[in-house]
Amino acid sequence: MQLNQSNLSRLPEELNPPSYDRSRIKAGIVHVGVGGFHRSHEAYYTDELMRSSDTSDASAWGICGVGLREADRKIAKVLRNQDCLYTLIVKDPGGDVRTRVIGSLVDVLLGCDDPMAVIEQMASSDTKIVSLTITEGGYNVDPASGDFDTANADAIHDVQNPQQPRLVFGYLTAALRLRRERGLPAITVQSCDNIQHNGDLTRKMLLGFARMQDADLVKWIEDEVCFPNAMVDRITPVTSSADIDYLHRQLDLDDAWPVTCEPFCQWIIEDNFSNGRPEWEKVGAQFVTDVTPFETMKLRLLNAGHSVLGLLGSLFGYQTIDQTLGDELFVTFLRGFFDDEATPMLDAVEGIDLGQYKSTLIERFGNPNIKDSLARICLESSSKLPVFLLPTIRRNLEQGGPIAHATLVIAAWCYYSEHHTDRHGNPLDVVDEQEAALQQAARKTIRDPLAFIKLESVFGNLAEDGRFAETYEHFVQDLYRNPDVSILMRQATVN
Ligand code: CS2
Repeated sequence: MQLNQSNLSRLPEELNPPSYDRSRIKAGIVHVGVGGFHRSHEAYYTDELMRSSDTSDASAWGICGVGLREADRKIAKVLRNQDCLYTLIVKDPGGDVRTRVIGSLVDVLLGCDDPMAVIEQMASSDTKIVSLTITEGGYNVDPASGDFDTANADAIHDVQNPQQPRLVFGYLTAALRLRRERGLPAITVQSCDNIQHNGDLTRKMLLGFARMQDADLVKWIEDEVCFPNAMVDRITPVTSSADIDYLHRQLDLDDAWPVTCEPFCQWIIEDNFSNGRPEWEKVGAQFVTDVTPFETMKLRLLNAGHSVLGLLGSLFGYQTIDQTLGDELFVTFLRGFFDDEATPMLDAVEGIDLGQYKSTLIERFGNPNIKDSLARICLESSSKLPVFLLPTIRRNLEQGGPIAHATLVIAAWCYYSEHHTDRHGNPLDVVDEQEAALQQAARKTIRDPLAFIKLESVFGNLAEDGRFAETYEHFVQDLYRNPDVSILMRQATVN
């Protein structure tokens, strides 16, 4: 049976279809970036809220999904064919599978087809929140200064073409301008990306763009728009054809793009909204005044842990995160990184036992039913590692702490960036905005062993630290002689 609105009432109970009347839902949220993570997280929480409360309030918080680029055409088409419905497949480590059809997404727009429709939707009086999952790289940060990259070609294009923007900041600025002209209240701009102080960064980048285009609007944005910081968490692998087949064979459902995820789910948000918000706390989200300790913990343990396993595992020849955790050496190495290098650099987190948090992470990573590919983890490492891993190295360098585990990951990344192969020479699919620069720098390693870490757009001035440079040089030279990374992993765990 095709998944769509008219078939909803005929779906079997196991598919857990929405219990609420979707025709009454208005889109109070515009969400940019309708990937798997948004669909397993914010859209899931919102669906849960619509199921649990009287719909008078929750029905104001439907989501209009937005894709800005050509690459989003496929998901937009799939969702339109399915009346914006999709299935969430939640897989337990023990093998239990729960499915539910999510109904909180009510519309989908494609900016590259009709930018004004997106701008109007953001400027609509129904819209209260624009939320974002545009990935770490989507914020257009100039790595040297940490400011908005004013030299970016799309940013320059957007300044000159306010009605046909390419960057999310062009869209937001155009929509906010319309809201001000129309005397409408501002919206909240809510980042759901894995970035330290994601709200603060969004604010800084949006103001950076607005200053280039419309200095007059800057003050209004500063005064009226809220940008809550948040920590988001749910491991969501790339959908596989096996997921689509599973629904088809087991439940007779044709869903062209379901989402698979783990049972664990967390959302910790600063309660700082311009224009109202859903009562997500009723369905498990947590509102706090300061999200800093939670986000630091998550970025430096979960996300960094993923990168550790992702880069070392790729070089070793593994394909998925759960495979790496089937190997004792990887578990010991990850534990060593967590306990010796990452945790001592974290502040205490109220209400969280870090020991317990780490054990849960190891269990979550080991979930054999979540086949989270190392290729997904290593995607865009150049914007991830500066957020996930380098702060731990920097703090350990400042405080005389150990750096061997994290530094070996950087050396493995250099080898991976040059060769695009695992230790046996099998090809690896490397996708990174800075791929060319990374490869070029890595290729100089034989002549200049520090060439890779001298790439300032990623490492800043880290190469100037003698202890880091020395540790790195030793690892990278050994790896270039023999890419069997397990030998060095063993060394790092013993030392
Ligand atoms: C991953 C995250 O992209 C990555 O490298 O670490 O996508 C991770 O799975 C999520 O943040 C989990 O909440």
